[in-house]
Amino acid sequence: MAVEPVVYGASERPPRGDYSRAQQDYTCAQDWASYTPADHDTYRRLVERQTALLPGLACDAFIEALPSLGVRDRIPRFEEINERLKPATGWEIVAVPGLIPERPFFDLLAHRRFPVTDWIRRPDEFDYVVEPDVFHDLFGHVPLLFNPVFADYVQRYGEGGLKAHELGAGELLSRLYWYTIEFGLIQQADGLRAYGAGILSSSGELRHSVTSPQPQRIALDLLRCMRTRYKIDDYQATYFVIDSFDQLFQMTAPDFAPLYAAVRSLGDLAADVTIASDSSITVG
Ligand code: HBI
Ligand code: FE
Repeated sequence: MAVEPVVYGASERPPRGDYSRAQQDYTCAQDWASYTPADHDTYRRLVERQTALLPGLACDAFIEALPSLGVRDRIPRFEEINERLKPATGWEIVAVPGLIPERPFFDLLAHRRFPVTDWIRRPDEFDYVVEPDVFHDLFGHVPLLFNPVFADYVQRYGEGGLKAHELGAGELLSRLYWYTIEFGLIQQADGLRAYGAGILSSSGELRHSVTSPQPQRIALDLLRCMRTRYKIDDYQATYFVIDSFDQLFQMTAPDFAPLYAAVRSLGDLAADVTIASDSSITVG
């Protein structure tokens, strides 16, 4: 039975991926033979441009792990990466046709299977593609899955997501995903750096998130984070900052149910709002 595609946000445009290829768990086989020379060239150019932007902006753990992605001059075969990833942290990447519903997504993460979209943007979408493509997922998300502490955090996030889904709190937990795994910043001894995949795979937002005076940056607090709505199609107005992946992992140990109740009683916050209890982090 074909699975229903998921379209991010309330947009009417059809999803890019071919969901008829997906199995019940939304995974499919990476259709590597279908990539054209232009697809491989797009990937090569994206990796080349983004790698040059990393020094001083991407966190050390990401820069150290990036070579584990392997080939840079063409789209890798996912099994090539899994040969290294599985022994490193027990994770494996699995191909999906694109965004998938939150429950199967959480279930994959809980089982150390990271969903990687297997299509790549067109050359005319070089600077921005609305849905995450194979470059965003491979370059943005996969390197840090080689980091043992971060890898444990992502699996615990998936387990928490399954519980949240049962409690109808998936949207609240997706804010934690958004403000850590996608757009998180980390305070290193030598300054602020990016660890979120949405930032690390963006040519513009990488420098902006770490250096611009425009957005606010506040120390990660789970309740504050889960109250905060996010923007899908613009630079973030707020970035949450951690001190270490250990801190992030420890923070998410307790049960989140009391947090969901507190979020509901205190209410949501717009992405650009500041409240008195915010512990703001300055750049530079
Ligand atoms: N599906 N393939 C894919 N990749 C994601 O990052 C993703 C998803 N579905 C839902 C989702 N992310 C977020 O809403 C999670 O926070 C649940
Ligand atoms: Fe992502």
